[in-house]
Amino acid sequence: MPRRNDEVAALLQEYADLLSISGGEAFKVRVYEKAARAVAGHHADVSGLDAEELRAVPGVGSSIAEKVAEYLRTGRVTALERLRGRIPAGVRALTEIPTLGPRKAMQIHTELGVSSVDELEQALDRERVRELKGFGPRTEDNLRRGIDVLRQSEGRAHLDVALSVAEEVTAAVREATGCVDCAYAGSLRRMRETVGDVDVLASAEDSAPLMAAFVGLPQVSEVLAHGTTRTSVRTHKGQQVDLRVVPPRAWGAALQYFTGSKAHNIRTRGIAVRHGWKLSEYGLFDADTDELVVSRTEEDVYARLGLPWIPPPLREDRGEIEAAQEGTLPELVTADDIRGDLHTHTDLTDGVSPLEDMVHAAARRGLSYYAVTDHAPDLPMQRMSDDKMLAQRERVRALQGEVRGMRLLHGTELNIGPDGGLDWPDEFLSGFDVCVASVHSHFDQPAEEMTRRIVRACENPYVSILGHPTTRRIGRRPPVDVDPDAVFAACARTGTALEVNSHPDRLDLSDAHILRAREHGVVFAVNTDAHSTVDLDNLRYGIGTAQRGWLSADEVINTWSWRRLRAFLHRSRP
Ligand code: DGT
Ligand code: CA
Ligand code: CA
Ligand code: ZN
Repeated sequence: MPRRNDEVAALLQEYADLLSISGGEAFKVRVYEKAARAVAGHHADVSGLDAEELRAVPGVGSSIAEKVAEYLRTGRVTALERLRGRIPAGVRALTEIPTLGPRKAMQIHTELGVSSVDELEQALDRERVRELKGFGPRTEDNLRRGIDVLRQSEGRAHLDVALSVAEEVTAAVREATGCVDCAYAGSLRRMRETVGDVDVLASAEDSAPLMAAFVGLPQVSEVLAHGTTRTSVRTHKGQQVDLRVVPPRAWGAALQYFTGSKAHNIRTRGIAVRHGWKLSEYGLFDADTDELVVSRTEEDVYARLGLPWIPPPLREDRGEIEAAQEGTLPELVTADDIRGDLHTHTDLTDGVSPLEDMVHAAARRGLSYYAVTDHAPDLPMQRMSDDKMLAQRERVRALQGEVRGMRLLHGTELNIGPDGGLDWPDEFLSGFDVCVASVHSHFDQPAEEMTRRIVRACENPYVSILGHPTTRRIGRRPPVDVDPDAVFAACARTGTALEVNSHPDRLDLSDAHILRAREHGVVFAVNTDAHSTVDLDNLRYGIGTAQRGWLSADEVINTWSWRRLRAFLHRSRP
């Protein structure tokens, strides 16, 4: 069974959101938010714990522990149901918009009678929103941007959620009688940042046992279609999953077809047609005689088309067909190439795991270097101070003796101020082994100001990495308005690596931005930004995104040897 921590965390987060909408005290909201993060990052599965054991999870107090225990026991939380009942559904619908806070949502609902995102769009078109007290044309722009972000991710799951469903389904189908091959395909295999439906493919002579295993899964809430070649279900969490079963000899052609993308397949089909063939999910056939040419493996299919096998993250018709024909496909970076993590947190700031746990978890992963980069003081909520930072440095240096194979770096994640200034003067910064700099406030600056601000931070000689460069949160916060080429050029000029943040809610830079940044000759850092030991597993999403951006290991600084990385980190220091 999968961990239920994320499910419980989502429940606590909803409680925090509803509390905040209903005007609950800010500190109480934060307590629930913190507990949500603590449960998500807790190393053990919470589902077996009782109220007393739950209370032992740092960040979980007794009243929260009881709510979680009630949920695990009965499937519901009375206090949450009560809160849900008190808030009009219309207001809850509006707060789905990432740029609309609870207070303003309530105001729009009560003063304009708006109860849905569609109604809000109409009100915006009629310029009715700007009439409200505290609103203006700028708020309207923000609301429109927020609605765009929401619409783009509507009905699409984040990569981690889709992957965990896919892994459960493939594991179950593989166990069914007669299953020869089973894998997930579609946008998930291509590691797109969000996934519509999950496409699972299997091969067998007789599909019936596979389909039966699939619909019998405990995660299934509804069977949408049940056939011999295709069955579709919806899970309790609302995820649609398709299972297709093909004969074993058609496996390769089917996997190629259902991996997509559609645009890529149009190109491969076009090549087939020029050879006098047809390409379908059943194989490559002679167009005149219908005789099978090949179908057993994906490699066979691509080889007959005169192409090397193309890694799924590249299959978007973004030049991969041409590169394959010319023999210039990139050798993509893989998780095995990663030698270290350069952006991680501990419970000294907003992480949930203590320093020692993070370091030992990283060492168990076989990393050769690992940077601890807790937040700097200009983010007041984190309550950082010079003394706390220096004391942490002592602990890091002391821990080095316990993890001999892994070099520990003491760093920080700086806050790029509204004018591009940083938390500490250069003299203090020079004491860190590595500095990441990120935007954490003033997200709404106009493009010119935002660009100048970020460029200035990159120019600081101690800043080596620009953290989550656009600050977007998928489905929650739009990217900042910035001139990307100016930022990428500044990174290239100043020797600042662009982060590919691996958190599945961020994936920042995105694949499209990576492709654009590459043209400026910049380097990248694929980091986890881990806030718990569990988060260290997020690396694979960052790697998937890096692969979609065509990155090779040489372009990623945390695949480099420590000697080479150290030279890079010291490049611009006086
Ligand atoms: P999604 O589900 O929106 O995240 O994106 P995909 O790429 O998984 O798309 P989906 O589920 O509609 O179809 C899975 C794959 O099947 C798709 O990537 C390519 C293939 N496919 C589906 N429909 C067509 C089609 O009409 N023509 C071609 N050539 N391929 C198709
Ligand atoms: Ca799909
Ligand atoms: Ca599909
Ligand atoms: Zn950050």
